[in-house]
Amino acid sequence: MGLERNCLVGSHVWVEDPTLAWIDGEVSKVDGKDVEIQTSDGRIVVEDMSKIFPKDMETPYVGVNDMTRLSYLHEPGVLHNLLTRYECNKIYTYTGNILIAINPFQRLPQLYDSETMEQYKGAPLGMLNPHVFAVADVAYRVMMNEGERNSILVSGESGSGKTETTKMLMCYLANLGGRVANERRTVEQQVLESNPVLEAFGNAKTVRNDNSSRFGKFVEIQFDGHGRISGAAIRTYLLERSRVCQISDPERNYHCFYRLCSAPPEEIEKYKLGNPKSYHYLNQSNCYELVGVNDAHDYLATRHAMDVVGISQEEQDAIFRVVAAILHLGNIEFEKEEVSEHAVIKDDQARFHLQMTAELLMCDPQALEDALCKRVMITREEIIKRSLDPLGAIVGRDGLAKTIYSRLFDWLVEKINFSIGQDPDSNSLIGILDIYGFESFKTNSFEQFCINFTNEKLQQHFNQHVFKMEQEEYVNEQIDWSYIDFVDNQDVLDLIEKKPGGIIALLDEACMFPKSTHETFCEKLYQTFKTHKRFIKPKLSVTSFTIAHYAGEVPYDACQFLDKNKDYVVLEHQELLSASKCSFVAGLFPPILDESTKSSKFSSIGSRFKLQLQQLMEYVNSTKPLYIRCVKPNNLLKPGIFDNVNVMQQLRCGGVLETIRISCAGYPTRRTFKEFIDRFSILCPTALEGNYDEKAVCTRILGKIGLSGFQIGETKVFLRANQMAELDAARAVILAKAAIVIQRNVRAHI
Ligand code: AOV
Ligand code: MG
Repeated sequence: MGLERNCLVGSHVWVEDPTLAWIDGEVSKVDGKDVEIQTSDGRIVVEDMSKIFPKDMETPYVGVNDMTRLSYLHEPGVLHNLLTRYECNKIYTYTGNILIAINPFQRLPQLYDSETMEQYKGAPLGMLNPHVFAVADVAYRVMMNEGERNSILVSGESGSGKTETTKMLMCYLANLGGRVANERRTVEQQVLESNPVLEAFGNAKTVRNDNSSRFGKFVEIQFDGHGRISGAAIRTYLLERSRVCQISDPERNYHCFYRLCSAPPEEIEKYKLGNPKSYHYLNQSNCYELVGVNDAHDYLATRHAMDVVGISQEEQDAIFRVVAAILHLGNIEFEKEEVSEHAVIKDDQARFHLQMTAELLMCDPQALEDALCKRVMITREEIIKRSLDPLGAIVGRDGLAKTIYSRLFDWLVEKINFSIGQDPDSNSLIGILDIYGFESFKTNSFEQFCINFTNEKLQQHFNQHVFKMEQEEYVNEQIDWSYIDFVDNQDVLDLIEKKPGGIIALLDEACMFPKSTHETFCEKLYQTFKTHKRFIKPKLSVTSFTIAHYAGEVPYDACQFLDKNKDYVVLEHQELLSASKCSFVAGLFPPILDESTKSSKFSSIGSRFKLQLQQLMEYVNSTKPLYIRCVKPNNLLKPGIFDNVNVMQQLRCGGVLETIRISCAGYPTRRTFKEFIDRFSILCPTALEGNYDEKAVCTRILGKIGLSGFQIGETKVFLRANQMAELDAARAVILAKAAIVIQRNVRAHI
């Protein structure tokens, strides 16, 4: 909502701009609703009055610590404030008690050193500069003093700094809740070192981020009665499995593969590894090395972190054997047997890798070959061994690689949890959520669908939270808030997760029906959601659909939805690996006890993920939430560049502007009585006469101007959107008149 009236020639305003998002300028002409503006880069633009916003000329040039202190709470004001601060390396800013963190893309050591950490200990929020430490400190104090459970929810798009922020939060809490004892492995050290271990196996370079988390993570840190860390529980969500066998330039596979290939020579020898370029799972992309990253060094660091979290040498050896086996597995190629067209191992090279895979996984090579090339079919009459064709064998091989890898990842998480230990007596908890941010690529598949579903869930929580906070402020000030309403995203959530009838439910149905294809699945969606406001059927395609998410429309390509939703392990693979002579490998594939689940019972990734999310939200709802919103200032991943349009987009999607929208629906501008009087008593000089009650003075000033809809609380004036601009305009008129009078007087004197 822009200006409605009172736009004067000479006013400073913001006007929308395609390259800068917003540009400032001065009004040079007003013609009805049309306003002519001279922009600060020397252009003349004409814009409708409702689309321009007043610019505050009294904001300090270093910006304000807290957005709610801005006189004009609107998009350009918020953007300008962040830009101003970013330029002087002030990467943190509050919006109320939400922390906005802009990725500096450079190390700022002085911002995080131990002295800074000390300063934040016990300091009330808002007393010092905005900081991630301040948020961690609030969480800790609330937990200690009020016995409340907290969760810190870190969100933002890929590469915006969530994982780094999470690590700093953990570092600060470990510092607060650490013990002085010189035990070699303290709980807090283990908690901190769990990060590099999980990153080695769950992070990879993507187009968006050189160290992108390909899984979601919720860490619950437990404290004892003295406020010391006594345990931790790590929960992870949906690792991206497809990356293990499919990458595209210039991305990379999971870090651990490259690190292992740079291990010391004796280990390379042990795992019979060669150059990363020789492995199919790595050479689909031309990117092997990362700028500023030394894989050899990181290999040793990963090993060290594994030591700290309590993974034994034998276990580490088995883990890397499995990682090496996956690389060899990917190089097992097939060809058609001449007559039968059945898949057979292609050549000696492929046979070498088969041999190596079997050796590393400690299973029988012939059994591995069979598991790769043949399937057992059980019919009512007989058991038939059917051979796969080469394509089927490749699909099977990749499926095996994905299954082994995701089981390995789950094993790591479980091991870390076991080793750190849980404190069953702890009632003092701080949860930290670091989840993948909203994603919209050229092609979006099932992974993006789940990721964006997560973000819808979090967004709903965020909206409700912000809304509640607003209400609390109004209640404290005893003002009426009954007419603020806000639009919820419940309709998108229903579309996705409603049971029965939502997309996930329809997908499960399609997966259970043997004749379904992605076309029939899409057709079903088109029929069911013909009139759904959030669902769009693309004009040309019959294999895709679009969802209008809170953060924008995302087209999904449904081609692999059915496959990716099916959660099953090929029986042959299961049997092969549970028979491994390596207890570690066999342990990843425990025998399935219940015969009925063996074949028929269908288990769906989508539904399981939905359930996990539901549990996460239930947990979060039982805690006091603290929000950190990370922002990525540019897509070049470089320091010192602030791309306005890009940042604006994130603020819109990330809910920062949502907060503002919600508060704009109510009373976006609040001023203490004193501040208000200082700025506006000029509008009604008589208001001050013989009257020292601030509240009454404010009422008089507002009455004189003839505004309506504002409210006067216990300590503050609450203004509706635009009312500040109207008051400022009236003030400008008086000041201008006064200036003329002064000029006349001066002239009269001459
Ligand atoms: P993400 O977690 O939000 O992306 P990261 O936390 O991995 O993003 O940050 C990406 C990169 O930005 C890091 O590797 C650092 O180089 C840099 N960075 C971020 N925050 C800081 C900071 N406070 N100080 C210095 N450098 C920083 V993803 O996991 O892709 O959604 O799935
Ligand atoms: Mg991350």
